[in-house]
Amino acid sequence: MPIESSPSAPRPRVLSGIQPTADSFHLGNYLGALRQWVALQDTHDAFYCIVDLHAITMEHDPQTLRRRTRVAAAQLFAIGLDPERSTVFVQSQVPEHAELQWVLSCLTGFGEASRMTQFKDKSAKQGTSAASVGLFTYPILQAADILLYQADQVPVGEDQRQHLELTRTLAQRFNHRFGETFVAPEAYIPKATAKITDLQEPTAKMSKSSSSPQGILDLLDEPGSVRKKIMRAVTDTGTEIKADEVNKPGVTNLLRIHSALSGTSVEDLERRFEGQGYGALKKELAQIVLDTFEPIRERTAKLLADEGELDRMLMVGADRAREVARQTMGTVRDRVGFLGRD
Ligand code: ATP
Ligand code: LTN
Repeated sequence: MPIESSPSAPRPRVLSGIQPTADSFHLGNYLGALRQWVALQDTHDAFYCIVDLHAITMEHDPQTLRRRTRVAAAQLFAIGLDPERSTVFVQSQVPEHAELQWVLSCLTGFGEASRMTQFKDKSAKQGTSAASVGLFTYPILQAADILLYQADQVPVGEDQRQHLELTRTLAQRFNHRFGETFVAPEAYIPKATAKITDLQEPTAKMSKSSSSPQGILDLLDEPGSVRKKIMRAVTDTGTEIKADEVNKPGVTNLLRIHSALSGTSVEDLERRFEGQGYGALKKELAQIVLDTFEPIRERTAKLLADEGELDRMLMVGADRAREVARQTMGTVRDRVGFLGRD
């Protein structure tokens, strides 16, 4: 009997999260993480979380956050997450995340947290003394998200590797001090698309918070804008279409995106475009990107047209998530020495 259909072998569990910090997800989010989320729902017990608690670690506007949380949810369903097969929910609707975060923060060294590079980068931008304590403890909340669900694997992009290491360390530390409680999760990082770079600054990661509008391809961008951004992407000196991360980061990024979406290997693309200019590659790439984005954009708009139904789908996810979270938190409370509670 295949393993998947054996009732005695439960599926491994995945959990991942994404912040509702922009009006659209971008191509880096899609290729680095979200596409794997969709694929994993066939083989794993999948939990996917819109992390609104993380989104308030930087200054925010309440109305914008509420809108972006719904836009995020609509996009997740639009890319193919199926509420029957995946538990899709909003972090703040499951209060156990904040509760476990407190316990884990008491197991985290101040020096250990200070070494997190994402905090250093983000706080440097606003001046370290202006950064909130929430931004500092952000990775501990992320660890709580993952450990609450006893996730075996966490599909993310390369930039999250250090946070995953901290999560493993905290799981092991808790288990060592209080008895076996948590699964130590593995990062699941697809090599070819782990870091999609900015179209205008091809050595930097494409990012919601730091890319310029011209450098970022949003899933919900108008087709004309997608075409323009790709045609104007910074390429490199020379004319050859060849992947070379050091000397040709711009062309390499375009080749990687093409390959990830078309399924053609980078080597085959190099061969096929031999003797042609950058324009030919860009033109073809723009069409491939649009073929992926357009159906997502249409489905997102349809889902957003019925907010009541969208909110209801999220509540179903939150109820399911909460059952698991409550159970883990019950064990944690007991292990740590808190009194029982109904
Ligand atoms: P910010 O720049 O504000 O931190 P972001 O654009 O990195 O935002 P996140 O919500 O932090 O987006 O990331 C969501 C997921 O997308 C994470 O798993 C992250 O690793 C992945 N990801 C983000 N940017 C890229 C990228 N350029 N290439 C590959 N994966 C990415
Ligand atoms: N920090 C992550 C978002 C995130 C996350 C998680 C990812 C919050 N909680 C749990 C995986 C698992 C980011 O992508 N910037």
